[in-house]
Amino acid sequence: MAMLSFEKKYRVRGGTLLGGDLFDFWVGPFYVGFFGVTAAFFAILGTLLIIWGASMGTTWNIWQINIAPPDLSYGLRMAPMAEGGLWQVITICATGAFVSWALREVEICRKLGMGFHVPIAFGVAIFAYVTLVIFRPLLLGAWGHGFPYGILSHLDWVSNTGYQYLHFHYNPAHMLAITFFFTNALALSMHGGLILAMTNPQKGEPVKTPEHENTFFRDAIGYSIGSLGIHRLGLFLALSAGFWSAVCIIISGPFWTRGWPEWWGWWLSLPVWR
Ligand code: UQ2
Repeated sequence: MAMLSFEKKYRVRGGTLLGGDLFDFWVGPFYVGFFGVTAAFFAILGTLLIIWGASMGTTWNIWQINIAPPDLSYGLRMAPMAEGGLWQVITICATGAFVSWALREVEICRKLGMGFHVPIAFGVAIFAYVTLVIFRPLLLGAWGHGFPYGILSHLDWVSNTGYQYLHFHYNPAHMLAITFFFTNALALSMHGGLILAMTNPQKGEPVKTPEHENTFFRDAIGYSIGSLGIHRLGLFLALSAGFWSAVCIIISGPFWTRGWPEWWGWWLSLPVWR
């Protein structure tokens, strides 16, 4: 793999969290590190276990392959491999691979003297996953509350879990999460559109700068958040979407067991109506 002329100067020693110099090297373009080794280990083992699980199932149809968590009767114990134990080990592998990847990102940030925004952002995505398959099952007392690993089966799980609370759109944290997802789409479409507009000027015009970006939005809506600000806003909106998604599911069951429409009873019983 050819190295770009500037790459060598960034291949600096150090910044590792674990392993010292032992794994401080590259394979082709990829930094390895201790967590590169653990990420590869968990990812390969987890993938093989998924293939093994599929081979014990009833179909090789990619949409229908399903690896289910244990029956609720197993509670928080380990289950036999063919009865959900595989799901449990795959969950350990997935979490191990995700956390390893995040820590590998941290080591790269330290090497380059950068901020830790990327691994922190990835950490919120990991948090959302771990909430579904570890935190919520722990709070509910059974691994069987985790979602099954399968393309259609996990969609069924989401649908069934939603209907268990009658109407998930009445979940206030779900409302917040959706609002952040939509606002995130709005902000990214504005930002993507603006950047491409500046770099694709009309015929004969030079490529535009942030002065034009600011001026466009001041002309249009009387306000520009700025070329650094839009990225702060984008990160905030994206992380908030992931965070409130985790909150909306962790409160469903452990902290509210009835239908979500009923939760709004507090509004109807405000003393101002009397
Ligand atoms: C902006 C700016 C950018 C941008 C965008 C805006 C020069 C390149 C998209 C406009 C964004 C605003 C006004 C905030 C909108 C608020 C929400 C909650 C969607 O001003 O600075 O930099 O890309």
